Amino acid sequence: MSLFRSPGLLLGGMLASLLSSIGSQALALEAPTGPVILVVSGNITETNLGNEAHFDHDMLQSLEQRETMTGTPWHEGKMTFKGPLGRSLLETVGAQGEIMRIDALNDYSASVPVEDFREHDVILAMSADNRRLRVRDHGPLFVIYPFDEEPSLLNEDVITRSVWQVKAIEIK
Ligand SMILES: Nc1nc2c(c(=O)[nH]1)N[C@H]1C(S)=C(S)[C@@H](COP(=O)(O)O)O[C@H]1N2
Ligand SMILES: [Mo]
Repeated sequence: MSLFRSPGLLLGGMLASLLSSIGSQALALEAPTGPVILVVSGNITETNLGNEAHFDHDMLQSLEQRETMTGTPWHEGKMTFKGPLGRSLLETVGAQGEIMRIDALNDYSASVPVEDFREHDVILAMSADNRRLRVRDHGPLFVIYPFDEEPSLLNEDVITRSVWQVKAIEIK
């Protein structure tokens, strides 16, 4: 007997796909409860306010975290930076595009290939040496590439992508 002719299996399959679509609805991005630190917009599938994904501190902390101990052009000696992986953020919002524009509080913005976050453990650092980054020390979010693990990243292009005081990311 062909499997495709079994009405029981067909119904089972439909039920399974219905349940999984309800399941993914339930996993849609929660709403922020604290001050919004980061707004992600553009070519994304997961949103929580209009077409945008708004993140507060706790939501960012609940993404997959990474630490890297590295020197940077902005810090004396090595520091341990910690925060969500850029890759985890992209997955959470369902980013579809190839390029993102990362905007800072000081109106600086940089164009960054989405690939960078997929290929390297780029961190949206929220702390350095366990201290929360304040706006005055380049916070609340600082795009940190793992320069010490991958010294070839220390080049002019990547340095211009190392946006500090990040407030928004638009996926293009
Ligand atoms: N928020 C923010 N990030 C930024 C910049 C900026 O002006 N604002 N300049 C970028 C560029 S073009 C470079 S070369 C370096 C400059 O760092 P510096 O100003 O500390 O030398 O930071 C990058 N990240
Ligand atoms: Mo620059």
